[in-house]
Amino acid sequence: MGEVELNKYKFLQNIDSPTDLRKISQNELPTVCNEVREFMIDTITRTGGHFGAGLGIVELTVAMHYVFNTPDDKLIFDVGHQGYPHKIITGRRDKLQTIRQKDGLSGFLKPSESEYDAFGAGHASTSISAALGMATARDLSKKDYKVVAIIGDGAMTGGLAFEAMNNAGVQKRDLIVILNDNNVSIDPNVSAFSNYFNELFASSLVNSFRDNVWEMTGKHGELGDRLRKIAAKIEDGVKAIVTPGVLFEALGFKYFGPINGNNINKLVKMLKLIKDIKGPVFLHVMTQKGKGYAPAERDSHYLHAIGKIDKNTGNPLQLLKDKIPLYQTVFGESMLEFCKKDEKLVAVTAAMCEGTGLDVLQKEMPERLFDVGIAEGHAVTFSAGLASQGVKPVVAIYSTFLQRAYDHIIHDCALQKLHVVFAIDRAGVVGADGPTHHGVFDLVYLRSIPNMIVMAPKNEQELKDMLYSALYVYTNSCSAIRYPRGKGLGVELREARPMELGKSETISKGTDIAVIAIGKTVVEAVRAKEQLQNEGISVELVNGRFIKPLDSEMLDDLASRFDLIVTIEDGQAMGGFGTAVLEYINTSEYQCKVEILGIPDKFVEHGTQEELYKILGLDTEGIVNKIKNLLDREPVLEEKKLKKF
Ligand SMILES: Cc1ncc(C[n+]2csc(CCOP(=O)(O)OP(=O)(O)O)c2C)c(N)n1
Repeated sequence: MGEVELNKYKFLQNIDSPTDLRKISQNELPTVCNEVREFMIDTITRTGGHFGAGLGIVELTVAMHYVFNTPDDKLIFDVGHQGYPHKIITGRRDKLQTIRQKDGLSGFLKPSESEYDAFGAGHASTSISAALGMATARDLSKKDYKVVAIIGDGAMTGGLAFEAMNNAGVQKRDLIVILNDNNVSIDPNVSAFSNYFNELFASSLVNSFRDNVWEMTGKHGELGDRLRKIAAKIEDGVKAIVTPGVLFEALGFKYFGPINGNNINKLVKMLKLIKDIKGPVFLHVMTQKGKGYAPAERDSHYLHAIGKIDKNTGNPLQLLKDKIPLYQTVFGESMLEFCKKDEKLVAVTAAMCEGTGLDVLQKEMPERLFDVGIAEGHAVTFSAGLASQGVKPVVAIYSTFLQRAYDHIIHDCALQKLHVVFAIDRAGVVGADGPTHHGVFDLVYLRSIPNMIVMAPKNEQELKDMLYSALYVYTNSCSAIRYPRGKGLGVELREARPMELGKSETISKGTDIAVIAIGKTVVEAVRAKEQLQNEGISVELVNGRFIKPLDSEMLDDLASRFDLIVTIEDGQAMGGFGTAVLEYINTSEYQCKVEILGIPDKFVEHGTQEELYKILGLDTEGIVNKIKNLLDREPVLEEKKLKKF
């Protein structure tokens, strides 16, 4: 991409850290904000990345770094997708164009990237807990710095945020929570709290009265303190009726706002006012997602995260050339098709209606779709409740976010043998979102749960068949279907057919080596097999399909005919599909060795999916090389066997 011209930004070109920002006079801050916003638009329209949330929070970010003494004072951003303006003014301006690319800046906050990133994030609703932990550590070590959590109204729907608020209210430590309320999650925010916030906004007049009282009385020393106490008493008397924020006050916070979070002067004034207040403080700011960029203001949903777009129109630069559907689209359309024939079938999403492909169901049969907010644990237990009463829930959650709901899967679904189907999207390496978002742990965490079937489709037709089978054939247990981010293989879709439980598919017979691949890796294994065949190596290739139950008949057959079985999975190698195969083979007297290809015991960084699979050796070339190496080692294996038996 072309360079962003820096010298057109009068102030920003000289802001290499918040210290530089703090030297600028306050009346220049509106210009600074305009520059940060323009720079972000200039850069991200060319590179792609999270967009709307960052644009909405420019003023708040500038105001916080202006008023607080970062990095000594800690700013903890929830999720971190709104952290681009923060990156711009904390020394990463010139690297912004590398964001989400391999070896470039992370798309989220990462302490290893900058001392200004007080806490790592990517998943929602963690900021208040982390901030309270930091405030507690500060007090234990008798240090003196401010701790501020910045959380969106979407992230605020997560239970963890309320657990933290509840605890902060009793700990009474100095802690500031700023609610960045734009009334939007990725999809429109759906929660009782968002309705509540809307009502709060309506009563902002009462708030401005309160702010004025604080400000005026603050100027009068001791007398001011007394006036504040009197004002507080008057306020207590009437707040149950008129004061907004009564919920947060009940939780032990002093509530301020709502104020216009896109007005830099108001923000600076307010932050200065609340900065030194003792105990937990809750500041409610209203912002506009996508602020300052017309297409994003019009459609904050579409421009939540973008690829490269035309800066003038907001339209994508790379149009989809082919019509191969995304896995999520096939899932959503299959759900719609099945729902039309089955009045007991429903879908549940945790704030990812479009991301999971369920928007088609929402449009046509809204009564069958439950969006519960960013609340994965609740989504799962809610589904368990539905299933306990004979409704058939399919709970669709990205692999990485389902980690949140582990106990709910075990305790509320599997233990009670409830018929809950888990549609687990974005499994495997997801690409630019990086380590917080890779869906690489699911096979490991799911296969150890009793009463749980675990499947991975090799293509979009298998996804449909597995969904159908989970709903109508394997009705006495939970089922999990995990499928990757991105496009299917473009196979022609037909009616769903039942799939025999625990039955793999042999793709090709061979004599030199056996390979069992699952899910997305099957297509790479097919290519590798063809390449190896051209080099005279004969591979028996199996599409494993089931991680649990395993196809024991197939394994018995392979183990008795081959010295070596190679398993391939797009998940952590430790404890996943290959381990399951190894455990099985180990139970008998087979002389066969199992070689597991998967993700090693480390976190995978960000990059494109292709780059990452290549690095991990899970692309065609990596598989070919590995198999060739293994076959070269055969004599060693023979020697070992001779010694052993
Ligand atoms: C646990 C978890 N579930 C889902 C997501 C996906 N996600 C990323 S941002 C987002 C919306 C956040 O909304 P909000 O907090 O209001 O921030 P905004 O983008 O509106 O500023 C969601 C659902 C996530 N990051 N973490």
